[in-house]
Amino acid sequence: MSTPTIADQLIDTLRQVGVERIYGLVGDSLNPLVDAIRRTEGIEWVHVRNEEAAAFAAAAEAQLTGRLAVCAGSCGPGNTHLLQGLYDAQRTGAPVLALASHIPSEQIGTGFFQETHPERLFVECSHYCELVSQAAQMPRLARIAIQTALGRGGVGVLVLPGDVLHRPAAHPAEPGAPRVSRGAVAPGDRPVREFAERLNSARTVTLFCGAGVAGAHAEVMEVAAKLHSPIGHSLRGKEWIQFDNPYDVGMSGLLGYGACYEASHEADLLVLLGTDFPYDSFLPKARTIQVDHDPSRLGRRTPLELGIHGDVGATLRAVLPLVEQKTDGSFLDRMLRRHEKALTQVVDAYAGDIERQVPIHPEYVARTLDELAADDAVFTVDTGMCNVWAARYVTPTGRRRVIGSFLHGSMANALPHAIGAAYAYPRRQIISMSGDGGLTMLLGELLTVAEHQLPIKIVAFNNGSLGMIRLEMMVSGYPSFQTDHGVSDLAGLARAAGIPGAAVDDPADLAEAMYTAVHSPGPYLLDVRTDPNALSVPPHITAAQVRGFALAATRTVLDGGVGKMLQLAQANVRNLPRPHRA
Ligand SMILES: Cc1ncc(C[n+]2csc(CCOP(=O)(O)OP(=O)(O)O)c2C)c(N)n1
Repeated sequence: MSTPTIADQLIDTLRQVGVERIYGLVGDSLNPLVDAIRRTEGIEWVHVRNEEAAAFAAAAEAQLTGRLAVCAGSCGPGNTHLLQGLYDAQRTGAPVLALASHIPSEQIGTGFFQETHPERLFVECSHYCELVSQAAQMPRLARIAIQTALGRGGVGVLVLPGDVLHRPAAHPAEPGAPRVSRGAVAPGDRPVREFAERLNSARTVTLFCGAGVAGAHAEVMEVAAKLHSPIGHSLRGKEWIQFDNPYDVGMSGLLGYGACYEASHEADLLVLLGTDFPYDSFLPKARTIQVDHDPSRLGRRTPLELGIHGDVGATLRAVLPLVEQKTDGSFLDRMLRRHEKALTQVVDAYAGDIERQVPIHPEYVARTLDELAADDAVFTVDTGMCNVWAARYVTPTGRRRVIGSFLHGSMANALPHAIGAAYAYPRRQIISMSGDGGLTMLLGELLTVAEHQLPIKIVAFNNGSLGMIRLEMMVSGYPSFQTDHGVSDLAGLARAAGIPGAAVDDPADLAEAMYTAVHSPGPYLLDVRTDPNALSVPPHITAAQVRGFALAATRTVLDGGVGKMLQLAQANVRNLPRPHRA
């Protein structure tokens, strides 16, 4: 057999880690790599229309499965297109390897055609980014990039000049997969004791949960039961903690709702569990304890009286035996009542005849989708108002997943995220909640969905505007300008791309159309013509609130409906007074 090339060796290394596909778009300098894939069993090339989508798809696959996902872009512009999705992956801690091919090595530094400097370009959106300039560096650098992406959680980049990819391997392939099985971070004994003392001496404690509570639902509930603690969450924490939760007081942040804000501010002690919640203006800056598996996050949003380096599950398991049962549950009861009241008020004020409203109310669309979607559906959510609809209407079940560009906040993420999700979970229902701005920003990916026949259900909230920005302008006191691009025929565009689709503008037709969409065997696009004025500034808003992106104004403006959360809140209040645990 002829000597394998560096490209062959790289693909072989990826196979050893279990990589089954590379998302990308072929191009000159990538050719040796693409050819190696063509000749290798068990790994496929997933052709997308824009490298940005390749990076988003890999980010979604990695984020959902926790396994390494790979994307690739050719030199220069193929690389720069990757950036957006790589920022998303890096911020989310999704283990992604980017194969950034490069101009011929002898031309580097000459201002050659398509020349960029990828090692500089990707610095900020990766943990590791190295140029492979000679064959003898491989397969070692490939292993380090993979190990870093998996071990640190985020992006590794290999910069690969086409000529180097084509060279014969200098070292034999290394047997045995590079592997990281991440251990749990156990907290130290002393911080655990101090944590217990503070929990025991505080009169009232609120728990605020982020994505770091994944896998620790039972432990959080046990602590809440002992302390009679309200439990609030961030947007990323919602899917892991809001289900089966008799202590739920809703969400904090710009899209927040319910009594989370009050519970955080009125408690004696706030405990941040696995959250790097960025909006420090929503935190009380009072007595706060934070638990996180990444010590660099401790105290970076708010001063702490105790920071604990540890996984949430491991830390709570360690502290639980030392936590005394509190007897006074009045703070929790008050917060649960406040939560229920807050939700009831907004629903009463808002959702009156939502089922008959024309243009269709986006909240009605989200509610209908929530009712008809599978219990284990994966929702990908566009940046923009879809974030609000998903936060309020997609009911977590413990098995559903909801991902978006929640940390990087890039538009156009939902469809390419859905592509990665469809590969990660071919048997689950994948739903892309897309804004019309977001969808059309990477419109070519409809062709990717059609080409690979990915059974993604795209629900387009087609309000003919950049709704979130329209709202921002309104809240800031600017007249809306350049936000309304008009309603396009998204269903027609989908059909032209080879995806069945239908448009709905009568609310009476919505439920049936949604049923058809979510139950269709293949890809489908439901183009719902929604109301761009769905949210309006209430009349009592003050000038001070309107100035800037004021907290109170935003909260009031965003106080729309809240879907099934009201039922949950009502059920929790019905159970009051709760029996105190012995
Ligand atoms: C790439 C990128 N460009 C611009 C923005 C700023 N931005 C955030 S949301 C938004 C509007 C999104 O519009 P659309 O997808 O139609 O959703 P809607 O808010 O109308 O539901 C814009 C322009 C961004 N976050 N990302």
